[in-house]
Amino acid sequence: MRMSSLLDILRFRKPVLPVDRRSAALALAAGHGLGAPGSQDGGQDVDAGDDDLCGLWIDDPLQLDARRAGTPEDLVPHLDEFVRSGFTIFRGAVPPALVDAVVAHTQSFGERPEAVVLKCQGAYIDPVGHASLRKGDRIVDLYATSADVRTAIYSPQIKRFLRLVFDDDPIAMQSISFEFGSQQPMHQDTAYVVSERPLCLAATWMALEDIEEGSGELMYYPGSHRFGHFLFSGRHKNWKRSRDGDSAHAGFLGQLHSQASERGIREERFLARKGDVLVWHADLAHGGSPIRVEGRTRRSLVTHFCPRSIKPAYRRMIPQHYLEFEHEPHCCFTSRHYDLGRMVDGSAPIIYDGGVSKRRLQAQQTPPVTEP
Ligand SMILES: O=C(O)CCC(=O)C(=O)O
Repeated sequence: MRMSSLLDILRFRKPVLPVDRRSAALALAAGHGLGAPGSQDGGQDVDAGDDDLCGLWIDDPLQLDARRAGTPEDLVPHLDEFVRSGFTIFRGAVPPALVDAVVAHTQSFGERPEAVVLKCQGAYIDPVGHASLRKGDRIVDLYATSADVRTAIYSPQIKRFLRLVFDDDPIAMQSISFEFGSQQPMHQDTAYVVSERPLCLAATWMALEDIEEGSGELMYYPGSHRFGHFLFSGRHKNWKRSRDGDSAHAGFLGQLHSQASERGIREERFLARKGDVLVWHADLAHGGSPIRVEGRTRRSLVTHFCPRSIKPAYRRMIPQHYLEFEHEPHCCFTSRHYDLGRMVDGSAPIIYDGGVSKRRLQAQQTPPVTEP
């Protein structure tokens, strides 16, 4: 792609902000906070600096030209696609044997369910007694429980690309793995996955099997990472139910479709082959398409990353436990769910699962009520 066309793409976003983006930046400069993901996790507000909507260098037309010129040749098409469309695809990024090891680890969750953090429709649920993963289930932060998973999420091309766009080492800050399609509505991650600078974020979507039509394929609006900002309560990139309410959330989801239709953008789907990885920009609108073939699996692993010099917002909620663990040089991970300071055999104990394991233990310790 010609450099001038790439710059044209960037120009309508920053630094020439559409009205809502400009007022957002001014609101932030005036010292308003950005919230942490409290909707389901009881988060707290996070103070923002005045440049929180500035994002990565790839979003800055003033830097793009010079930086692109120094990009390794094999990564240039990926960089261009990422800047233009808000995502890029690395075919066969993870070797089949490693994907198999990740799947085997996921499937073995029934053997040690108490070691797993499981969510379904935004709520933590008890994995004990759960024979297998159902539709809507997602295992959280699988990388804290397996070295194979860590190696897979940091496969060489992905690691290089993340280091390029972050201009920094990445930290894996959260992951979710699926047996079935998520059917999650079209959304932008900045509403839910909060780094200290909301736009300093990227995610990878790894196919753990060949993905078939009708299985609830990943869907997205190409170019939606340049949509005007939707700001919750007029100033926050992230949604917090107690602060912003459900109708603001519905409004957020709805305006993604109207912005797409105003720009003539049509939804696309990722019919991935096993081992393919799609990397998306913090603000790419994406979700899980409806499952049309009942029972068809759609095994996948999503990992969210932020640059190492920018931290996940949840760090402030777990100051005594927060740890960045180096899997291999330049490949870190952290978690709000696992105590990484107590890793044994490559796996860490759970520190936060929404109170699920505590309630289970209490129930086990409560003596049975005996009849008089
Ligand atoms: O894999 C999917 O269906 C969507 C996942 C997703 O939207 C996310 O992790 O943010």
